[in-house]
Amino acid sequence: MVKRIITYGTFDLFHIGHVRLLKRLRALGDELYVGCATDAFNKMKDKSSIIPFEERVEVLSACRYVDYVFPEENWEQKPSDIEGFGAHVFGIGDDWEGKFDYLSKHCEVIYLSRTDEVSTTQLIQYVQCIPKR
Ligand code: C2G
Repeated sequence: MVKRIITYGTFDLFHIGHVRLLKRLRALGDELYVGCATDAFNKMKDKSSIIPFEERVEVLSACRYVDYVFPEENWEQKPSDIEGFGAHVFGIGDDWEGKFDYLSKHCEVIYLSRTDEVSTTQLIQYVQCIPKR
């Protein structure tokens, strides 16, 4: 039986924190499916991304730990995604601890520790401080 893992995120300015999370999730099973937040959904999350959706999908698809990427368009789609894809485990960083426990009706729910000292916001702030040439 193929053990399928599922997760969701924006994955803007792809960085080591994203890689380490995807690597650990993939190690829990045989396949990792990733819901990538669309630009429209990010607006709903009050979270704009620098890199457009299509490019964030291309970057995720190039990651060795990712088997399939699909659009995350709203908060409500997770249960039908889990059923539709036949996912056995939903995993996400522990900055979401407890927020997705309701999915335990559909699959195992796990929260993995985030990678400290790195975030998209910090990367943006760092780049903004670099003096223009
Ligand atoms: N992450 C991490 N370490 C970091 C930064 C992010 O482990 N230093 C993890 C987050 O916990 C998340 C994933 O990487 O599991 C993607 O992070 P974001 O792109 O910030 O995703 P987010 O905005 O949290 O969207 O429906 C769920 C949402 O789409 C999650």
